[in-house]
Amino acid sequence: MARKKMRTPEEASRDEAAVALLERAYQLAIETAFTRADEITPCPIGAEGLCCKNCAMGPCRLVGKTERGVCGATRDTIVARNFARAVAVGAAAHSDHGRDLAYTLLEAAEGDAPDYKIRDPYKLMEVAGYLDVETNGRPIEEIARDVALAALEEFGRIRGELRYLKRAPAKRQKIWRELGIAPRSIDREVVDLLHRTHIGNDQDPEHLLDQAMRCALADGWGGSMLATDLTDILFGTPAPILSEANLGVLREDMVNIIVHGHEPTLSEMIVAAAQDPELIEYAKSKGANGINLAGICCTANETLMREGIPLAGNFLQQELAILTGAVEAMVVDVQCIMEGLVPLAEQFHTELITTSPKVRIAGATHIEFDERNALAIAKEIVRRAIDHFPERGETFIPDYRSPLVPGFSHEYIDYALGGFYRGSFRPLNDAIVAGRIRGVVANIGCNNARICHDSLHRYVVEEFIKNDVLVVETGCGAIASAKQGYMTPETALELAGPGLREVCEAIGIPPVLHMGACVDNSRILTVLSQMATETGLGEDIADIPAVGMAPEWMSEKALAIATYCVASGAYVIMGGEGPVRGSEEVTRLISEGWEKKVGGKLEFIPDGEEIVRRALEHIDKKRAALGLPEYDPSKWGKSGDWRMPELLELPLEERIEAVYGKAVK
Ligand code: SF4
Ligand code: MSK
Repeated sequence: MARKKMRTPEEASRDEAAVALLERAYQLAIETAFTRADEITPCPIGAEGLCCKNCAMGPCRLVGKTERGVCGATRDTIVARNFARAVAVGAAAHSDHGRDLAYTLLEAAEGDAPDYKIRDPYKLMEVAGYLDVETNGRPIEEIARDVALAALEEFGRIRGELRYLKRAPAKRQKIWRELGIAPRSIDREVVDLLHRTHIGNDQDPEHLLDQAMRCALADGWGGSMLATDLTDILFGTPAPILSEANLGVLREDMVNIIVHGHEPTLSEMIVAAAQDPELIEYAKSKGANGINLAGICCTANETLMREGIPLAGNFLQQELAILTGAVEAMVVDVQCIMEGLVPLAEQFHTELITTSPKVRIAGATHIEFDERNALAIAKEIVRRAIDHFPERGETFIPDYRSPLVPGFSHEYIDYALGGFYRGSFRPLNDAIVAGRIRGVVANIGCNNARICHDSLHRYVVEEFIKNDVLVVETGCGAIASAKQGYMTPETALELAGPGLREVCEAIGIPPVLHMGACVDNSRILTVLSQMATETGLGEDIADIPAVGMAPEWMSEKALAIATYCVASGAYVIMGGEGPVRGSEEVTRLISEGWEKKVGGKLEFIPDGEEIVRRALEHIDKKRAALGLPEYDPSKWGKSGDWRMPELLELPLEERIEAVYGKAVK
């Protein structure tokens, strides 16, 4: 059989560190997700959403002249059901993460998890307000306990709807209620959606997709938003901090520990353990100069945003980190952890350690995490990592790393724009209204081994900032920009369009803002809601000149995020051909159909240039609908710092006229 065509490292990744390590992998004849993607041809039937295996009469593959499954299910139903199932799984994953944080807060409040503290009491008070918890004159632990219990109630509330829905603009809430898609409780919407996809249940694609929106909303405005808030309460609300990104953050002379996954509960303890003088001494006794922590995926984003722990890389770099030969331990929690790490780690001295009661991987060491004994477990893990340092063989750490300033929580953006007493999104709205900022793009989501690693993230971000579009990012998309240097004002502003540059210089922010992990897309919902409730940009998220996208997505969570953003009123573009292309009707329902219902639409577009073109077209269409001036970059770049040298050349009178116009003369 002819061997499949394998991509060269340069064809497989746009990241220099990744390319260098892929070359090493080829030299050592070690397989990675990149080579496995080349070897495995994706099933074309499944890729189109046309394979149903929901009962033992199947799997039914609806190809060629086959129009119905054994039970009579149509292509449209099967495609919609498959999509809905993916949304349910994605929503379950994010939301269950939120539930675990609520239990950690409960244990901390009741004194059962002594290593955790309330690091942000202000946020606790704010969240107490949303969850109708009484705060007046009560001790903080009591409030925290009631907040945790109220958060847990949201998962299984018996009547009514999620309390957090009131955080959305009033017009949006009305749309949800009128359509009957306001989520009732988080678990209920996930279970309801899964129930409907069982054989012999909901067989109306539009009806199924409505419940997919309701379920996704329970994630976005429920599980994910709670996860973000409770994490901020326990570990602090992020604010700008300086750090570095890419595999070059690994240290030749230190014990390197990578934290990977999504939950910050253990990784925050590992951060503390790695600073323990006794353990640092122990590392020195083994010949290392200290202990170096770095992160992969969204655990990385969590510890980066709050502690400044450097990013080793995004999803497709998890195996490459081990390939450096310099990682003593990779400590994983939940989600996005490749099983391929086990055979890879076996070829090096790296110990792969699973820690979540929900995640075991055959061949990995399991040290179960328990919040009640958190720091002691973290210390045990760090000690094991140190023990591996003398076993290191040859190492290869590519010397690539970029500085970045992450930490743009919506609270910090509010503060940066208006100050402590007058925090407000008004200046951002004004900049959009004037046309200095053309619009906003949220670039989020994963890497996908079938797409050249980071290529689309890099392309779209660069194009948007050139076009005066402010970019906010989370997840692995944010890590791609961080590695590229787009997240420091110094490097990125060189690329930015004149209006965006003026605004960023005035506020002192980069044009690409790191807002956290993939669960923190809820922060983006909050930003959009605040923009919609400030004056100038309509009265709903659907009115704002904004687009969401995940050009290299791969996870079911990404589909849940996309769906809740659409149901909240946003236009969302996902990369690739999409999992619903087997049904024209479903493709129409989630785009035009959803646009009519909720104002947002979901499209799958594989080509980067087309993604940018459609996003800008949408932004300009929304600007026009709001009656805002047409985007014109030639109006900007003539004020502020840029203008000083030119102005100083002019005689005083002309200088005054140039700055204030003729009227003041
Ligand atoms: Fe086939 Fe229907 Fe069973 Fe799906 S539910 S596998 S379409 S018989
Ligand atoms: S880790 S879900 S690959 S963003 Fe959040 Fe990255 Fe996507 Fe996992």
